[in-house]
Amino acid sequence: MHLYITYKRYSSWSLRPWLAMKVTGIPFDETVLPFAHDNSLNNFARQHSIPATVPVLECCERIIWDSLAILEFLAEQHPDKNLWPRDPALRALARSACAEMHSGFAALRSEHPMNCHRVIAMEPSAAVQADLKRLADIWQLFERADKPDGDFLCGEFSIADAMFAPVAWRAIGYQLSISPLFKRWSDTMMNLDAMNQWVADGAVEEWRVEETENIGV
Ligand SMILES: N[C@@H](CCC(=O)N[C@@H](CS)C(=O)NCC(=O)O)C(=O)O
Repeated sequence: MHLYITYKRYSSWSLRPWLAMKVTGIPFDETVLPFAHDNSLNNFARQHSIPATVPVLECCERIIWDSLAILEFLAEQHPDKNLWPRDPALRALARSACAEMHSGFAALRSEHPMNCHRVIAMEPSAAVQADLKRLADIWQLFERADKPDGDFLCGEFSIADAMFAPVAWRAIGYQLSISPLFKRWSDTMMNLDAMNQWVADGAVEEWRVEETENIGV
């Protein structure tokens, strides 16, 4: 199994499947394609007739592109890892929240791109405040759900935590305040060895994307 990703400093979509595989102990090799600095991603995409975006998973002579498709594939391939909660009602909630994350939160994503190595205070725009309010509402939905013990969104670690992991970095990096429930979850996420490994790996990357580094300056 081989996961193609991009900059660990900035790539929120790459973090999602990478984190799910690390936390649940699914072995894989990885390659970073620094698309803003060379043609490696374009060449890779042309070779496989897929969009020039990562993450992409190569497994069993198959190419799976798009973060959510990869996470679904992993859940199917590794049913023992419980990447989705076993309870159907909790699984439906988790799937809905992940789909909303995948297609929504445009203001939060564009105005506060992930940068795991920079902290800067920024006043959220009205559109971002609406996204933050929506996150707080989602956290309330998970809090009220019937679920196993544990501080992850579904009690135990699941794809929902992987999908929202970059939001934890955004809240920290831009000092955005969300809700006590979100803070408790974010602290849990930051304690994961895999999150620490992601940051440490990003720290030794030499590439910089100036546009992202200069946000808020
Ligand atoms: N919806 C896609 C989004 C993937 C995406 O936009 N990835 C970014 C990196 S975080 C990318 O590959 N960008 C390449 C580019 O903009 O040229 C997914 O879920 O995988």
